[in-house]
Amino acid sequence: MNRPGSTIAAIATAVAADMGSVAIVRISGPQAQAVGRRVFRPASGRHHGWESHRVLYGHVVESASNQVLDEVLLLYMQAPRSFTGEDVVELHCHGGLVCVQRVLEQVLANGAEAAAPGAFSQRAFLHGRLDLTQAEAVAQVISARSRRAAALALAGLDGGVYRRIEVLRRLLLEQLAQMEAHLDFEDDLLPLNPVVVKEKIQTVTEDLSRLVEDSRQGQYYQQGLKIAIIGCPNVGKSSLLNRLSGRDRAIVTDYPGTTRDLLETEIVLRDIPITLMDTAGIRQTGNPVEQLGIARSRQAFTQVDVIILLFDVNLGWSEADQALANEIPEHVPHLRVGNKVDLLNQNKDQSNNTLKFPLAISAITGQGMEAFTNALLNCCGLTDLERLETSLNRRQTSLAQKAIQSLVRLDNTEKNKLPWDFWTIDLRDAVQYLGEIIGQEISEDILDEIFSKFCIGK
Ligand SMILES: Nc1nc2c(ncn2[C@@H]2O[C@H](COP(=O)(O)OP(=O)(O)OP(=O)(O)O)[C@@H](O)[C@H]2O)c(=O)[nH]1
Ligand SMILES: [Mg+2]
Repeated sequence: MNRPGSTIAAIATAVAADMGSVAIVRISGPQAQAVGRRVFRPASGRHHGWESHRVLYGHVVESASNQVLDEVLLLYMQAPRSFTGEDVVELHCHGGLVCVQRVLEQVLANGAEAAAPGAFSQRAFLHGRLDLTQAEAVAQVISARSRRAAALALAGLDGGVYRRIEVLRRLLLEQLAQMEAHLDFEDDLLPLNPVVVKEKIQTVTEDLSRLVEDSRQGQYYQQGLKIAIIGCPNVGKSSLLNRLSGRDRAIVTDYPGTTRDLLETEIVLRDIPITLMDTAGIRQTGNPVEQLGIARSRQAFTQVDVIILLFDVNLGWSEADQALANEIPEHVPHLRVGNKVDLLNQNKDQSNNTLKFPLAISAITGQGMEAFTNALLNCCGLTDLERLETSLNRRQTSLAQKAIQSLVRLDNTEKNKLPWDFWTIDLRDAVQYLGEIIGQEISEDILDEIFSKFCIGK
């Protein structure tokens, strides 16, 4: 991480060749304006008009050669009215790869140091512009892969996570304060009733548990799900992947053994980002290429959150299908789905056991896809999604879980009628964990660790 008080710079926008008409170099720190003045030559010829929140037009020029590196707009934001709470200068350059890189190099050669990942957000936090949950939400807003993920992250940015946690932390602090008062001045105060105290703490535990459960679902919006389509050859796995992705992504033929490799595609299903994998149909074969593909299909078993086990309803649930089902590790949920139901109507012979399988679809006509999607999300425990308002990220969830564990330990403390000193130990731990979520009781090392997971320029 950069030293506090240094002036830092980085490209704040995505960098890609041939993409984006504008790219932004952001400079933050006490020297931001000085650095800006060194690299920027205003079109008006004079360096007047450096007022806060005003846009200047001009060029970034290499001082030694006098060469123009880019035509830019410059935006100066004086502390504390900026994202970081420091003096900030933004240079709005042309997009793509080259100009913005050269502008950054020029800025770094003139008194700014390269910003470490997350450095801007960390400064925003340290200057009290954002609490920790809001700073983390910035990263989540940016990385959101669906509208719903963005909406949940924006709720966090708005302080939604902070407020939920802070209320609970305060409730616990009140109880803690009471206990400590009793430890110090027992004789002067009315006695505390452990049952009443326990009840108050219980409501906090329940609220936290709900939040953790919601977050488990919310994280699917953020991180997405990984799903593999597995099945015997020719049942329509590649066709299903093509239908779900809305493109002709995988090769489909009526030759069994068409797919030879794992093939991944990104889709969004009911606002949940999903990495969908097509796999080689699993069977006994002498073909060495197909064998390699099949080995990869089997590897997919353990890499995914859910497996769609596809079979052909016209052939019914065969022994081969059952053998495959037996291979799926127990902890990986799987959904059995019958495909090619459109052919079933034409086949007069329905003596097989297809009707036992309520989930029948057609990858070709799209029949049954709605029920299939519902079942798939149910299979991942994704229910009642509309209700979600707040979602903790992984770091926050694990701290909330630790707080719950501390509070649950108080059950024993109460049952065994232990004195108040014992209560305060676990209660203080719980308060500490909740404080860490919102960044109130957190060491510098942990902060560095959290922010270093951000990208450069955030
Ligand atoms: N009528 C009908 N045909 C289907 C359906 N799904 C797939 N097919 C056909 O079944 C054949 C095999 O489809 P694929 O998608 O290649 O099957 P696969 O499971 O990927 O096969 P492998 O890659 O060989 O394991 C193709 O001729 C598809 O057009 C369906 O729902 N209805
Ligand atoms: Mg295939």
